Amino acid sequence: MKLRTPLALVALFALILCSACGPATTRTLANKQKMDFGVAIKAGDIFDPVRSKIIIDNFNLIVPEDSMKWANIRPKKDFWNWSDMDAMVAFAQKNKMKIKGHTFLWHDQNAPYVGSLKTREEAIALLEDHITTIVTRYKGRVSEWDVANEVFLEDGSLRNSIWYRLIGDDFLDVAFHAARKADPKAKLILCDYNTEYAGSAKGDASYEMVKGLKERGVPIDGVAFQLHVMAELPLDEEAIRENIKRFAALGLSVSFSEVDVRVRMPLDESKEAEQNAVYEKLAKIARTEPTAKSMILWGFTDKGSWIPRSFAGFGSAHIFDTKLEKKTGYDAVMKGLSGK
Ligand code: 9MR
Repeated sequence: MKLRTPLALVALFALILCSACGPATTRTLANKQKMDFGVAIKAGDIFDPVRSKIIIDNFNLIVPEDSMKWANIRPKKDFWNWSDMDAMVAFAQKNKMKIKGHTFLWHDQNAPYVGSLKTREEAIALLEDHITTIVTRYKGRVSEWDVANEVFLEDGSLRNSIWYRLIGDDFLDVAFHAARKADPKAKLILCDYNTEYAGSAKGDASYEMVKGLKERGVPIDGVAFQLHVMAELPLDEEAIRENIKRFAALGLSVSFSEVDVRVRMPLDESKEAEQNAVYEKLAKIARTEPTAKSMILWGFTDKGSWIPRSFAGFGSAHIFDTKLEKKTGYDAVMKGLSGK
């Protein structure tokens, strides 16, 4: 009798603990590793019970895939469409997730009146107003912002966007200073694709730009490598790590911010294995580089994915299939996040 009581107590205790823990997911693994594991979502996802459960169970950060883009959040100069972003911020808070804002200074998805700007003064005034209004509204609730997005061309030169064309060389300074002023605690990020490798024209241009920004006291905290990649191109892990380290030496963190791994269709077992290797490696690098610790997927499901629309002949890029079921890529990410 004496022995049975403590055993029963242990069993009861285990039962209580287990009801709280449940099976491991990408979210629980990321929490354990103290890293951000996020996903870009559409506003509608949070109102869909199946999709929202997947998001809550598996991610600890969300990014609005499109809702915060200029044309969507401010289609007219004096008309703000806050409803989607407000709903997403509330969803993130309710479910104890971080939320990242995306994006202010961009060449794409701008409202028509942005294209009609004529002078440097007008452009600075509108950009500052835009950033200040949004960052102030979500101060303390949105933890990080892609302040500027895709400012480079592949040859490393600056893209001739309306912002660069009108404002000139200090266009990023203007944007980052405005964001810092509106929320001194939020993390401010410069985001781009094909910048993950040192030695590429675009990768080096991004590094030199950030170095210059730091030298002149512009408040930038991190860079984001988007990493929309192809399964058939193996990743050069060492080169990515080296690039992360050179940004770390400038005092900046790196996030893998728009990860998807597209496959040349039709899918077969060996292509799936290639894809899984890429997912696992990215999660492993993000976990093990102390200044990375952040991986965000650009969507979680093949259903409605942007990939087939933008890359003819490619698909199956995400870790849940068109039926919203986990694919083997999910397990690959789990391996990368846990090291097991
Ligand atoms: O996935 C996004 C897609 O739904 C939009 O139609 C498109 C244009 O706004 O933008 C896509 O997201 C892009 C992101 O904002 C910036 N990096 C590239 C992404 C894929 O095009």
